[in-house]
Amino acid sequence: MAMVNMTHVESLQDATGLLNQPVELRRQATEEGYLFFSNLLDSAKVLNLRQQIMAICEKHGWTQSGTDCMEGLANPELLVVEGRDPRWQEFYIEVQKLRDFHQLALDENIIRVFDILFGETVLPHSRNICRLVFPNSSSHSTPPHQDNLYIGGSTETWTAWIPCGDCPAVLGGLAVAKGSHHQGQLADKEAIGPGGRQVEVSTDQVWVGGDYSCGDVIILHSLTVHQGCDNQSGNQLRVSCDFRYQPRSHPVRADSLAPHMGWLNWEQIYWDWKTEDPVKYYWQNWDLQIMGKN
Ligand SMILES: O=C(O)CCC(=O)C(=O)O
Repeated sequence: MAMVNMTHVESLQDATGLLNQPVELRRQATEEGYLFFSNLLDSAKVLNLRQQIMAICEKHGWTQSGTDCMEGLANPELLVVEGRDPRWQEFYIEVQKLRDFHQLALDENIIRVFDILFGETVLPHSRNICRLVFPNSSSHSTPPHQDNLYIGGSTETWTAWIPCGDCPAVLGGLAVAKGSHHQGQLADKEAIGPGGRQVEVSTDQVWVGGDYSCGDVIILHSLTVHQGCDNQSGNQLRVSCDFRYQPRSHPVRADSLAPHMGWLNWEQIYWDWKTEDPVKYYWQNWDLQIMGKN
């Protein structure tokens, strides 16, 4: 669905200064349901991943011919949306095989944020997600939703949303409904767009969003309502990652540790990685409370 209208939008406030004030960081996270960190990641590392994802787009003819794929200019004759479209499936299978995509989820700067937030060891989920949004695809923007619906397990699971490159507001970054996690689990209904479900949002809800730069990260509680803004650039692809984290002592649902979409298994994803690569199966020797899907 196209994004819901946002009457009140506040700009992103950088929480980097709270990283050495754990009590205040936790207080703000508990109160607002999100934290934004400007320039948390090495932008060269994020751009390296962008290069690999855009090269896949170029190979599939999704970028404008004759342009540098890093610019992310979309093929004006094409519009592919996330879902069961075989063109999407082929693209996504290649993204899921990228070692640097899965490695970014384990970046030490992200893990440090969650170590501080949780005050205990972190379990990064391995079901890593990439979103690629074509321009002029507003009817398929990610509808307002709570991640807990899809993750289950511990409500103390948080998502890190990371733009793969600069993401000015016109490109349609993530908008977060400030403090919305305090409402608890909301009723949802069918909707068009990634996830396929949406929740209602009051018109006086205060949202947070705007321009993101390469290296920025926004984290949000699993009950915090958020939506993907429409890509109104007219000609550019928007690429981003969603990675999830929870305290390691909390229960985790088995599918949070399985490849996103289930089109591949880990053996297929890891097929050409080095035998001893620490990114492979990193969670398998940990003492976890793994639960089934209800
Ligand atoms: O990037 C987007 O459009 C939204 C991503 C998101 O909300 C999610 O994966 O939960």
